[in-house]
Amino acid sequence: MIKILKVATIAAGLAAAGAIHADEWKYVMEEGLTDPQGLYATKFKEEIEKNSDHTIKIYPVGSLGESADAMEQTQAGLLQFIDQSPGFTGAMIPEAEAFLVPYVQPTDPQEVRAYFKEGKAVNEMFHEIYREHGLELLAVFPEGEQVVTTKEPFRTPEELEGMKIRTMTSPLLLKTYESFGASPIALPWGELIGALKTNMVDGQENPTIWIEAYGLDDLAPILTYTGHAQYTTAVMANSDFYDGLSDEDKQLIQNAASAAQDYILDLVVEMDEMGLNKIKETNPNAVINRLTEEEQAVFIKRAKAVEEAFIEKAGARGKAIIEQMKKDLEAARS
Ligand code: 6CS
Repeated sequence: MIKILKVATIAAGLAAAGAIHADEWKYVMEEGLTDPQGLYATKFKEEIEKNSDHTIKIYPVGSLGESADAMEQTQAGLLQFIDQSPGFTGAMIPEAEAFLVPYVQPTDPQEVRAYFKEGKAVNEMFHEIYREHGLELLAVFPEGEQVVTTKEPFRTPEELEGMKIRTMTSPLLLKTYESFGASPIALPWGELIGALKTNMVDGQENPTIWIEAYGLDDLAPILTYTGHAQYTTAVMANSDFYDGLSDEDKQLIQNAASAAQDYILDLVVEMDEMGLNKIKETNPNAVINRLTEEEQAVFIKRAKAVEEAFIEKAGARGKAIIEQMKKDLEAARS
């Protein structure tokens, strides 16, 4: 009897200290540990583990299947956290495709920081929408300017004609490249390198840090800056898991997400430049083209149809988001 009481007293003591509630939370992402999503996840993990007894296990790209598989597992509650980009989430959440509408985001690094850190659209308009899909949205951050890499150069929609451009699987990306004059093909990440090697596709879009890390510039060495978008990604928790947490743990997660977002917003600006410099240094075949304002104007005109298609699908909420994004873009510029 005395022994049982002793065990109960120790257990109560541990519970009071919080040790007995130490959980391991699973976090899946679409990238490796040294890529932007990995750096964010590592900082998030450090913050959680520094400020609680909980631990985070990170599952990098490929370890739990493609992006769509990881999302299924998160929504089913098998995983607690996921980093998934709107380029994939948009296939499930039409409003998330707002991040893919061309020419509503800045390209200048300081403007990018302000747009993502202070912008009302990014920070206030998506929470409720993701909630409807069982996801607690924790952070949205950029990974650098989208750069189109192709095997042949282009500066006009006419020159893009016939080029098969791989996009992520959100349907609005297909609409974008159709409007730009190309022949888009949506593929998951795991199929892109093979598709470039076998000429199933002639090009793709991604930020320079990713292009360099995965050798995409070796397979399609003409890099064209069209100025149309940032690569954007989002970190979420399963909402049932989140709702079941104590207020203290919810605050712990929000604080960790916010600290990791500040950290990554500073880093990605440098990484975007670093990616480009590495490509210039290591790939003698790489050609870097930035469209002039005049050349961009042709693509901006064509992007109107993409914006209309987005609003048609995402409705009044989508329209409000795009209007706010344009205001945030103006504010970031000033
Ligand atoms: O193009 C893609 O599919 C990948 N691009 C980046 C920058 N991150 C992960 C994603 O799967």
